[in-house]
Amino acid sequence: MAKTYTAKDITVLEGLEPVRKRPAMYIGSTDVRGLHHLAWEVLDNAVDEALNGFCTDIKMVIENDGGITVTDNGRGIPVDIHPKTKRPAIETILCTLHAGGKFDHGAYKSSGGLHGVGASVVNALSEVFIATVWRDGYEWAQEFSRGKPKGNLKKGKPSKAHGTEIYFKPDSAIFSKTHYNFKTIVGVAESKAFLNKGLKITVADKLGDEKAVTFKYENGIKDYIARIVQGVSLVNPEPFYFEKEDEFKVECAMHWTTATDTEIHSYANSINTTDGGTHELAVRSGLTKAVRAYAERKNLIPKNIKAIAPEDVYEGLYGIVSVLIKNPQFQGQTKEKLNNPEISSPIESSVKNGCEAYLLANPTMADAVVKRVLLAAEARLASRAAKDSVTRKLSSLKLNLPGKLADCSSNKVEDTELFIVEGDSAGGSAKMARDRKTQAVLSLRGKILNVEQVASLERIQANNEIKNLLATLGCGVGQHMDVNKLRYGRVILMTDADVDGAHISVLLLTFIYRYMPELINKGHVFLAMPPLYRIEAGKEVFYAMDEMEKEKILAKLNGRKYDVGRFKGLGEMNPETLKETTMNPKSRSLMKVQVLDHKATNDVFERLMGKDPKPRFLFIKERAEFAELDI
Ligand code: 0RA
Repeated sequence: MAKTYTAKDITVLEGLEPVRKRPAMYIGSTDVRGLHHLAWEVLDNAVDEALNGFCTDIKMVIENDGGITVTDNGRGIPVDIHPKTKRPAIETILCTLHAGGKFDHGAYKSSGGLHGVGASVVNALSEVFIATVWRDGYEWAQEFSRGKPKGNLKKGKPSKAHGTEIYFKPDSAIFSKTHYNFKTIVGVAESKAFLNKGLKITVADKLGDEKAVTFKYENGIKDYIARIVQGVSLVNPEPFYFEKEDEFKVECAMHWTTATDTEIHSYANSINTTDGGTHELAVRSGLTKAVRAYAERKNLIPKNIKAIAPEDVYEGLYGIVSVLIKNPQFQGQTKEKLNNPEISSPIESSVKNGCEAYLLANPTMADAVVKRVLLAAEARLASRAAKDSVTRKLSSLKLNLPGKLADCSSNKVEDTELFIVEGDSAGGSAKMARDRKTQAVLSLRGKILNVEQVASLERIQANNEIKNLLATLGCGVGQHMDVNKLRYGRVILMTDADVDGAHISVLLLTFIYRYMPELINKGHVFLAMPPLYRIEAGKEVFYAMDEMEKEKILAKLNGRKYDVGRFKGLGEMNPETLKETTMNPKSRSLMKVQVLDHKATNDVFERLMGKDPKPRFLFIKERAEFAELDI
């Protein structure tokens, strides 16, 4: 480290009141997820010390009182006096928003997004917060409550040690739940240990009766990938491992497997970038170029396969990508995507060179990898050909308008709407509620085929509900679709406001997304928003789409008498109500179906609706971690 901290580096100073007023702005939420966020924040501070080479040992304890202690053997939070504020640096760091980073130039930081808001945010949201520091020859301690010092920094006994210990007890006035989950903490701690080779992390639970666990991985992400591919059959038994450090550090470890999905875990400064980003894309593209170059050089590509596509290289690819950069830029809704364009081409070219060298040095594994990739290419070509022949047939069929369609009378496509409903009873209500001139109703029977799971396109072709849908839409399907032939301006999926209804909508959307994506891209597809609750208060009637809206309405009724009814389904709603709440353009609202991120959307359909239960399980597990705690 060329530059070290000096107290005059503090610049922007802002008090902590905004954090207590709007905690969710800083930690995402005040539920159990936000509660855990405090622990990640303090852990990340300690991991940052390790990232920069000052810390080798971290201990995390759930205390008897439910608080958390994180101890590290890093440099210790600075304790000297700032010339302007005349206060110890530690007090400024812990009582000021965004002051921490200003102290430590040119260091790797796990800051960005919801992370890196700083220990001061944890302090603001804690009933009790005690910092103990070993530094400059002494032990030091200061206590805080709800972001304010309870006394001055105390100089304790002389000590040669260095490090920091933070104890905090989350404020029960802020958090709806204050119970930490040991397993969740263990999982995160282990991933930090994997990502920082040699770093020892111990997690203990004094509140529960779980045994303490210690993690230390001498081979870092090589150990991590070995864990991830446990039980999966490998194409290259030794992973492709690559590491390079100059302006920034990049490290990856990859296996090709016989699985058909892709599982790449990416990290920036030890933060899991679940939406990928520059680092992951660059590694993927470096690998693609290396495999292509190797296969071409060795003349391994058969004539029928014109070129190896990136997705051929990704099939069955399992790996870890980890970068360390000074100025990580996190993007996206949950800030879990890395956007640092400057690292893209150096990573791509060095991974390409590294992987090509690996392939050349390991001909047996290299040939197995190329075989695996060519198999994927062949499957891709075969499935494209099959899809093409079926969609050609389907599109050329003269389909009669189905009996289940109650068509509208207007021919002006842009004025018309098609409501797709499930079942005869919903269909009956919708027919009575519609405007016959501009609104058509098609009732489908039962659930439509899950096209994500159906291998044979013949079966899709033979499915009556899909045939009825295609006849009604009139625009063909697949590569042979012509969106100009669509018979309605809007296609509105109108299903019950419950789990079954949602399932049917997702099945329909899967079909449309895979076989008629232009309908979505050109903005023709909508979801109707039928109410789930009816609330009657005196002469007034309110409708609520979901639990949350219902609660909002009830809160506004403020002591008035009310009656809440729950609709069992669209079929049960009387036509006037259905018209007013869901169908009449003047009073309803619709949700437009849009694809903002094609890769992410594709992944979701594949993982949620696909045949392979493993990715579906992982998808649910990733998201259920905190939901489960709410039970
Ligand atoms: C500001 C500056 C320096 C270190 C730290 C903060 C620091 C914070 C935490 C939080 C938990 N453990 C920590 N360890 C260190 C750099 C000090 C220097 O240059 O010596």
